[in-house]
Amino acid sequence: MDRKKFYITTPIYYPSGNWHIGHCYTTVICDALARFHKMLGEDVFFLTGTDEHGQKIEKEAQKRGVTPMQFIDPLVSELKDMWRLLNISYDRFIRTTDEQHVKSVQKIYQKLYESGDIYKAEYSGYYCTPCESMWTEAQLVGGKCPDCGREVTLQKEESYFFRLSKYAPRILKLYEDEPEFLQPKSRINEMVNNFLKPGLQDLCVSRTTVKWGVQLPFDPNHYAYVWIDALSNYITALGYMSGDDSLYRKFWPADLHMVGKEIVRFHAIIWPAILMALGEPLPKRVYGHGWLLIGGDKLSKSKQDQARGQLTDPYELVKRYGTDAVRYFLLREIPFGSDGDYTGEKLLNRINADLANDLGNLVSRTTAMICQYFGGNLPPRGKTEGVDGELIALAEGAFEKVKRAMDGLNAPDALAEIFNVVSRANKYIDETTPWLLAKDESKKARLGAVLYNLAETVRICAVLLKPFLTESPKRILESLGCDAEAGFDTLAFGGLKAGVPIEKLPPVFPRIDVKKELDEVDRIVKSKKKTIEQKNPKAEEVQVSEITIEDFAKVQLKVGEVVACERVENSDKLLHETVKIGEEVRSIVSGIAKYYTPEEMVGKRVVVVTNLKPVKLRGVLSEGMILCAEDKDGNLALVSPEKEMQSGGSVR
Ligand code: ME8
Repeated sequence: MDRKKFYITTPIYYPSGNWHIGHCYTTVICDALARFHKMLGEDVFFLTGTDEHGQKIEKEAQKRGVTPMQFIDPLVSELKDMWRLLNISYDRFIRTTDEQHVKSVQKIYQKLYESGDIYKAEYSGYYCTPCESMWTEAQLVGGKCPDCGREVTLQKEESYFFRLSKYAPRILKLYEDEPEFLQPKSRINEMVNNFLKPGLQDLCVSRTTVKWGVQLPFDPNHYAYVWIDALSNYITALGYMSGDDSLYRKFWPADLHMVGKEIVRFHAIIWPAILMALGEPLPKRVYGHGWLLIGGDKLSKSKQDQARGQLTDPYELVKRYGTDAVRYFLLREIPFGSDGDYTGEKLLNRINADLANDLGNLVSRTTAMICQYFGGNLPPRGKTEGVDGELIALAEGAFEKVKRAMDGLNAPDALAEIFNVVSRANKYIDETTPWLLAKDESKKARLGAVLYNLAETVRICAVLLKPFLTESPKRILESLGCDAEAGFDTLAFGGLKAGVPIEKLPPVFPRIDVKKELDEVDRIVKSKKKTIEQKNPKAEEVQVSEITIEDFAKVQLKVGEVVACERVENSDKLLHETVKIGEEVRSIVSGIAKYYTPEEMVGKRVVVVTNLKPVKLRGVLSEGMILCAEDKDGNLALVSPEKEMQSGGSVR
């Protein structure tokens, strides 16, 4: 018989770098779901990847004087490293720059063009570059992007349109007929009230100004709108419209598109409409999850630097607390479907309360007692009596409850069920007092039965935890002499064989001193900020010592010309300049926004320290330093060659 299939997708990520713990949320949830379904014996396909086209990338690459691919490649590697660190078990990582994806997107456009669902007309609208979204004037909030509140630009051009309006009635009907399609329920109301009821307009799906994208096969001056390109990944990754579409035939329709709530609109309106137009089946479920907030705001790339003393860097968090602790926090802390606050304190409290205290103690007490009282060999199961029945029933019944929660995609509830068993087992230790039983030789059999029940409960919890935590359950299972790969088919109570050697496990999750750790984190965050802002010490504080001519020669100074300049987002001090130095173009960030406007900077000849180690300031790459003079009040003035001087000339 064919195995049940489960096709699950994350959104494909913008290769923006500067990843934060909020980015990990969608993918960690999907990973737990994918692992859970794999353990159910289903044929799982778990897709993730990167969304690499569009104006944003084109501009960023231009600013740095590199090609879009040169800009993107290292960021994609970084993202893959992050997923490796978090043990994300994806089956395919698609990049929208993959040749096969590009070809399939072209075929999708061609098909929609031929069927009349794509047509040519003049487009005029407001474009938000960071969101890659188009808005009508009526949709703007205070003249700004309604999603992110940033500036939008009026764009007019001849474009191709997709007949989105035509599909509005079918989408409304879809929500009515298949209430499971979009979850949680509140998102249906948002879509209906904010988009469908006011009336859907046809969607502009091509650009001539942005060249970093998929070229339209029927009009090479036009490039695909990034959201159509991006959404198509869910089918192109399976080989849709390629030479080999066997995966598509096997796995489509998707069982679940898990997405953040801000992109539900694209997945629950535009995507089904495209699929309807292509005559393909619709995904079974789209889930719009909530956000990790910091100080009440969505944790985002721009908010991250001002994250009020919080560590948000996933690499640093995993380094300090381990993969399982970070995964556990993400999966447990945020009520599913809602937003949840992220603070370092919450993370540490979760680790201490659930992982170190509840789970860690249960495991170390159980294995230590088996080692102490039975020489490290598991005693036989013995008779069930007294409180045993309650513990055994809870352990045996846990799988069904966890499954029910996971059917509702609710990892926090599933984990709560498992930790309910863990707590009950800790209580069982207090009730049965094995250390008192151990004092009375006539109670040895009872002591054995108690420890067997505990070991068995620990084993069952470890197996149930495997989709969520990827390292500690395996260690726990191995300490009980079990196969670390044990699946849900081993969940019946009584699976452990008497006599198996049990290893005393050191604390799986060491307790963290919250106050000390928060102080340490505070220190790290502050020192990171300091490096980032590169605060210049006041002139009188600088210790000046003599240097030799050789020392001075180590500093490479060159004449550059500022060819573009803009403010750095969320900073009143920093300007981001694009500086041409001879043939080379560099991205440089300088703390001079109080003294020069971006417009004043463009065209200026400046002196640049060119062999300074590159750093990122507020997430923007700075590959050098523009020299300024500073007076005693801290006023700055650019240092420029006194006569006209070609850029690239050296300064000695
Ligand atoms: O939206 N809390 O990519 P992306 C929870 N390329 N989730 C968060 C979050 C936070 N603070 N910040 C980000 C895109 N995310 C498009 C998708 S799909 C065809 C194209 C989540 O890199 C966000 O909600 O901006 C989304 O699910 C994921 O990170 C990737 O976001």
